[in-house]
Amino acid sequence: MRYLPEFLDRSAQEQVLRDLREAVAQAPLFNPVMPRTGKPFSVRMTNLGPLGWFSDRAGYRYQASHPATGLPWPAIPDSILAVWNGISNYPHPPEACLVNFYGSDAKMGLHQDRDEEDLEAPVVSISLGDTALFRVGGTVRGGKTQSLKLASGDVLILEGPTRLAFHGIDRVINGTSTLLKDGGRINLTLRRVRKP
Ligand code: MD3
Ligand code: FE
Repeated sequence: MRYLPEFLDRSAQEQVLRDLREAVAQAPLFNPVMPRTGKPFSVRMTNLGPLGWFSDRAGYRYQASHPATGLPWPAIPDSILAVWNGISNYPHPPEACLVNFYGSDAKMGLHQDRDEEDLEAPVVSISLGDTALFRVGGTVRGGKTQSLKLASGDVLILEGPTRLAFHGIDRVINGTSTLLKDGGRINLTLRRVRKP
């Protein structure tokens, strides 16, 4: 795992936020639910790019359109593509940019990202807004884990063996950033889904 603290400076973060506001006007945040149980996630989501990650009672999957509007996901803006191009060492563009919004009580349990066909490509994560307590372990559930604080502008690159590491967000620490007027945290996760 590569950790690039403050990879985006404040003005780059503000540019990404302006682009996200435009995209979210077209593809509103929605509340996914867990497969089978229908229990809602505490994180709200939307997507940018040709494919978007989505969960409902039928399961987890990638699809080309927004579940509520039926419209294609908005394009990934250049301000976000620039991060992938700048650090990924991967010769193809990302297909999915998952936008996770965390209010003050949101969290994400430990999980692996394995819904993608292309597990060779890296995953790039960009944090904006309030700092989160991130936890990462090994590739088997129940192993030892390490914690890391992810602050606004920080970027993580998951590649090689860490691509399948268990990870999650234990909590968001309120009042740690002034980027979002009403607080909270946004995480952008850039992924390749299909093999090139
Ligand atoms: C480590 N999101 O959407 S991003 C997810 O902050 C997700 O919203 C978290 O996990 C968030 O799936 C964590 C950092 C991250 C993303 C992908 C990873 C860490 C990862 C894939 C493998 C290992
Ligand atoms: Fe994940």
